Amino acid sequence: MSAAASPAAFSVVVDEHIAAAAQEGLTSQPRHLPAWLFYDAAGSQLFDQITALPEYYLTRTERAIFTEHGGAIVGQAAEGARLRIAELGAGSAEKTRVLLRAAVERQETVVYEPVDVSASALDSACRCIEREIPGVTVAPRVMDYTHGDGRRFHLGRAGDNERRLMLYIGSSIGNFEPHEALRLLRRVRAGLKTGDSFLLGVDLVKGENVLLDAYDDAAGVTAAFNRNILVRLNRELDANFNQHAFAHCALWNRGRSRIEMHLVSRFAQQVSIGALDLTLDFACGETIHTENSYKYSPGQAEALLEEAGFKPAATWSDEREWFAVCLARVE
Ligand code: AVJ
Repeated sequence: MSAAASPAAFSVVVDEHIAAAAQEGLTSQPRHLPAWLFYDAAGSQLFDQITALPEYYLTRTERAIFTEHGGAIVGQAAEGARLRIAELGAGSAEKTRVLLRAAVERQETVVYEPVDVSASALDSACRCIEREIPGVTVAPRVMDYTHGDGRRFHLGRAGDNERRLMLYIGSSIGNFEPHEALRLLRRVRAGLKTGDSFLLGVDLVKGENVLLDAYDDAAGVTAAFNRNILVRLNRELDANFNQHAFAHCALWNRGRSRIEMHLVSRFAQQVSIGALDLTLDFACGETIHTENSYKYSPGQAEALLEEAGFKPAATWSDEREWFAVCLARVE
């Protein structure tokens, strides 16, 4: 069949962003796919399940830090002024609630500005917050903060007597290479003004087995999350991956201080991607690298924040020092 004939049998309009990422990543050696591809509706649901797994300590550890220190975090950010709270990514709204409650306790009302590329994610994550926490007004902002083209965030003017606290929590920064993380933080810095502050949540280096279990849970939810990327390519790019022909693999790359997730071809196989008019030959054991999750050493996040032009102000952690939340100020 010719390439021109296949779109007729293919009902969905191809997303060029996804097509380009799959084309580039799957024809490279080693093969790779970007981690943002995980988050279609099914993937977002699987990720929510991950955050409740006994092995996945990140979410509950960060939430416990917020529960214990929310008042101090909000207080230090405000320094006597009124705060509005912005957040990069709308997915972590559950933990954000803890900070919003602390802000409402302090100043009775607060404006919450979640920033996300997806309007629907913003809608579903944020609409009920206004009902759940009286005093909160949600002002969603649809913006792409991950793609560097030099544009600034346009969050709109805060009131004269107001300061902004920007949140980037949940170890989301962990998906970025160190140089990309720095670029992202610089872009965030450029969108804030003197007196504003930034709260960064990072996962810390710890025992290898704890890390591996968090990314390869007994119930297999993370494996399903990893394989869902193939299911998505089947649907969106008319591919014919057999998701069960790929094994989930999580490994600790000590030298680069990151957990890596891969999909490993269980045997030699051929996969076609209709929308790309592409046939791929996988050798037995050949991998697709789907995610990096960087783990920080104590002090490393503060150093990165400083390099990005912030002034680190305070860091909160849990007893085991498994997770850290760093507050930095714009001077
Ligand atoms: C959403 C990037 C913080 O790296 O821990 C969870 C994604 N991947 N399990 C992480 C993820 C596998 C998660 N982040």
